[in-house]
Parts: sequence; C-alpha cells; structure tokens
Amino acid sequence: MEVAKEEPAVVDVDVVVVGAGFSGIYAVYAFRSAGLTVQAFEAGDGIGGTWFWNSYPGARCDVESKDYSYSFSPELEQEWSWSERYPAQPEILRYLNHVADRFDLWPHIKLNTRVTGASWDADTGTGTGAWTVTTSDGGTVTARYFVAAAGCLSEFQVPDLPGLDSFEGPWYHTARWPKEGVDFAGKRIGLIGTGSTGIQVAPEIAAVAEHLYVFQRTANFAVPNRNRPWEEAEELAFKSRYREYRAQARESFLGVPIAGTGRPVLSEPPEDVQRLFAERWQAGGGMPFLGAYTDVLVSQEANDVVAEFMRDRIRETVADPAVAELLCPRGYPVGSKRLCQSDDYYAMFNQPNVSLVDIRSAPVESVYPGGIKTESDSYELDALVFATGFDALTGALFAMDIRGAGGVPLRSAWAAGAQSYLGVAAAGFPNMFLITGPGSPSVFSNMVLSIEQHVEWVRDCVVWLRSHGHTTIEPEAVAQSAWMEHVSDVANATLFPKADSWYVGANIPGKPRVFTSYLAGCGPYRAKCDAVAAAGYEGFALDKA
Ligand code: NA7
Repeated sequence: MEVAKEEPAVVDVDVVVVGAGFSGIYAVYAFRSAGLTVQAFEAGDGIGGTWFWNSYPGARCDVESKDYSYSFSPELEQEWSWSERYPAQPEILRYLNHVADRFDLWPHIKLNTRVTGASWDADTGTGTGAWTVTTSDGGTVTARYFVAAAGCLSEFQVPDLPGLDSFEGPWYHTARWPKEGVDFAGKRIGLIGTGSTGIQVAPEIAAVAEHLYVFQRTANFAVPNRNRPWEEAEELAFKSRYREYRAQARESFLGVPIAGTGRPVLSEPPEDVQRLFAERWQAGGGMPFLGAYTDVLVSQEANDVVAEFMRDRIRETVADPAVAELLCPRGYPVGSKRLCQSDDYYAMFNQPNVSLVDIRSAPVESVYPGGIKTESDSYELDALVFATGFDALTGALFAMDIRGAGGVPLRSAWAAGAQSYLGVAAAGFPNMFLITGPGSPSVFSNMVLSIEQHVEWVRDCVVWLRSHGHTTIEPEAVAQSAWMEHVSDVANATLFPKADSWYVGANIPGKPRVFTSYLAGCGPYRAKCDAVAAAGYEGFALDKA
C-alpha cells in the first residue's frame, strides 16, 4: 500500500507570528479576528513564553494581577479571578492557557517548533513580496507579514566561568527550570545573580537547603511587594469599574495608573518626603514607590534621598551590620537598574543557613568539581543556580537568521545597536513588525498593556494596507534615525543610562551600549503611534519593495 506523504500543515499564510507568550497569543487572536490567516510558532512545549520558561520557585510578576492581564475582552476580564495581588508564575500560565482555550487559539499555534530563519523575497513571481520562514522541524512557510513576538527577555545567559564543565553536581538556569522541580533539601547551593530573579528564588532555596551561598557582584535595590490574597469583595468592587480603570491605564505613564504627588522630592520638606516613602514602603510595590515624586529618576540629588531611605530599611532588617552594608546598593541610581521586589529577601540573610559572598571584591576564579573558588576562598557546593539574566530585547531576534531586503541580516543592520521606527518596524525589513521592540516603551511599562497596543496597531496597519491596495510597508530611514535620536534624547534626560544594566546591554560582553526603551510614557507613545497611522503611516514607505 502506498503511504501518502505528509504535507506540511500550513504552507502559506497571511501572517507568521514568532512566539506564543502574551504577545504571540494576542497576535493570533487579533489577526484571526481581522480575517487573516495566521500561524504562530512556539519553541516550548507549552504556551506562555517568559511565563512558560521561568518556572523557578518564587517566580512572580512585579506588576499587579489587575494590571498584568489582557483588557481586550471585557468578558474575560470579568470571568477570570486572580488569587493574589501579584500573580505567581503558575497562575499566569493557567491564565494564558485559559485564554487560548476560551478563544480557541490552539489551531493556530504550533508548539515545539522554533523559528530558525526568515527572509524577505521581494519578487515571488506573483507581483508581491513575501517572507519565507524556516522552522526547527525543517518546515517552510511563506507569509505576507512577519511578526516577531519573541519576547524581550528570552535569550538567557550563562556566564562563561572557567571550569564549569568540570562541576560534578547539577547546575540550573532559572530561565530553564526543570518542569518536575528540583529538590534542594539537605544540599549546599551556590546562587549566582542577585537581580529580580535571584532575589525571588533565593528565599525559596534558603527555605529548604542545608546552606545557600549567595554570590553577589552587584547589590540591588528591592522594595516590598506586600503580596496578599485578593479578597472577593475587593475583586468585585474593582471589576465594577474595570473599563474606566483600563482607560486610565492606557493614558498613564507606565501603563499602570499611579497616584504621584506631582511634585519633586527636592521641593518638599524632608520629613514629608520620609513620611511618604515610609507609607509607600509599607503599602508595597515598586511603581508607586518610585513614582511618588517627579524628580527621582531625573535628579541624582533626589535619587540619593530615595536610595538612602532604602539603605536604611536594609540596615533595619539585616541583623549583621557587615552583611547589611554589603547588601546596600551603591554606585548607580535607584531605579536605573530594574527595581526588584521582595517581601523576604533581606530578612533571609538572618537565617543561619545563608551566607552572602562578595564577588565584587573577590571575583569567582573558577568552578571546580566540588564547588566555586573565588580570589579569596573556596565554597563546597552540591548544586549551582544561575539567575544571570538575558540578552534583552535583541537576543531573541538575533537568535533567528532574519534577512530583509537584499538579503541583509538583521544582525548586520543593527550591528551598532537596534534601529527601529516606533519600536514596531525596521527600515530594510518590509512587512516585518516587532511587538514591544527596541525603541518602544516595552520593558519600561506594563508589558501586557504595551503588547496589546502594539498588536492592535499592527493589526490595524495590515488591515489598512490591504484595504488601500498597498503590498508593503517599511520605515523610511530618515524617520527611523529621527525616532532613535528622540528615544536617546529622552533617555539622556534621565538617570537611566548611568547604570550598567541590561537596559543598555551592559550585561552582554561586546553588545553596543544603547538605551533602546522609549521613556516618554505609554500615553504619549500611544498618541504618537495613533497620529502616525492617522496621517497615512507617516514616516513609512509604502510599496517600496
Ligand atoms: P538581571 O537583572 O540581568 O540580573 C542578573 C544578575 O546576575 C545580576 O545580579 C548580575 O550581576 C548577575 N551576573 C550576571 N553575570 C554574572 C557573572 N558573570 N558573575 C556574577 N554575577 C553575574 O536578570 P534577572 O533574571 O534577575 O532579571 C531580568 C528581568 O526579568 C528583570 O529586570 C525583570 O524585568 C524580570 P551584575 O548586576 O551584572 O553585576
């Protein structure tokens, strides 16, 4: 009997979407609702993106549940109940799976399939150009539009420590945590990385391990979450005004309505400043804390006031003064590295089974079969945990071989740093769209809100192109340069570029130091994007390719 040859599931679609995290899931919904054929590819064996991969103990979003959720469906908004003020990773993953079920998105998502390359072909013989997208299973799909929804924090980094291969115990990166979990009971664990992730995972490990050694290169600022269950009465009251709240969020600076004083720290009596910070510290949450005054992220003097307030809280919490001093961040403005949030990180250092190891003054020399050797000591370890971050914003894009007009690789076009127009499209890459790409508010905002804004803008753009008979769109080089200059000017008026953070690419050796997030706020950014569209996609070239 002749066996029929298996045909690829989809060979030609209107839109290919890379990734099935918050952005890919919504992109599938939005494009399908607009009557387009859409295929999303997801490398994981489940959807969720960041929230699929980062399943380490303690993983939790630092934006509140009521904000960190889709707003596109009032019914979804009313039906879903969050259990806590800040959502933990498993609950976010359940939410995203619920969304995929509820809106029947699964037929458009192919799991276990990584997009390996995408190249623009201007002449497909049909009079229109198309993207040819290749995938890890050997498949090829053609699409009119290529939408990169691959995540801002997807490409994780393991430091190149001499001797790591010789380590006899297991080692883990928080961004690839084993789904079956890890049992650290009775073990000596070394944790490298004290950013948002390290600060979340450390207390969970310390609760079970025989001993936890926290290897700290840079101390980080952390405010309390004051996480708590979301009571039913509170939830119902909130849901009764959800639409109005979402409208405020869209116009807000961070994508979350924050009540600030609207005044600078330096104009206020110092005792009032201390009182307000104490109130906000007690209430928990990073955005209301840093957003209390207008000058915290633009004036070093104002920033110093906040930083010292926070250092005092660390000294108050940590019993050993030497450990407390080592945990006190210095050398960069508070907020210029992502402000961490934790209810128990600092207090954890009062546990007898936790040690802080200063690898700023005595760096790690090597890993040996039984542990880690620093310039001053050796630490016997049974397992290692890396919470060492990501090649942010561009990492996931460069992991694919993306080639635009004339076969130019995205990696070459962006060799001196990411270049985009509005953070949503790049010159030389027709019909390619970036969801929360470099040059947009992205990681400086409530990501879900920014994702919705970008996806809706791109959907409307594609619908407009088709209804107006246009085949291609890409930014004009001059509009792109002007936008990136504007992004840079806005950033340079703040303290953000001062820190060696992943925001500027400083955590990746050799990465050009460019600040690529747009800091003028979500509301003004949305208005700019809408104005560009209303003017017939001003700054974009149509039908060029
Ligand atoms: P981050 O914020 O990039 O933190 C990474 C941490 O790992 C940070 O403490 C780094 O120290 C440390 N690190 C990185 N490489 C090394 C080496 N080679 N040796 C020692 N220590 C190292 O990543 P996260 O995963 O915590 O958070 C990323 C974002 O996810 C976060 O901002 C939220 O938006 C959610 P360094 O500061 O470079 O000295």
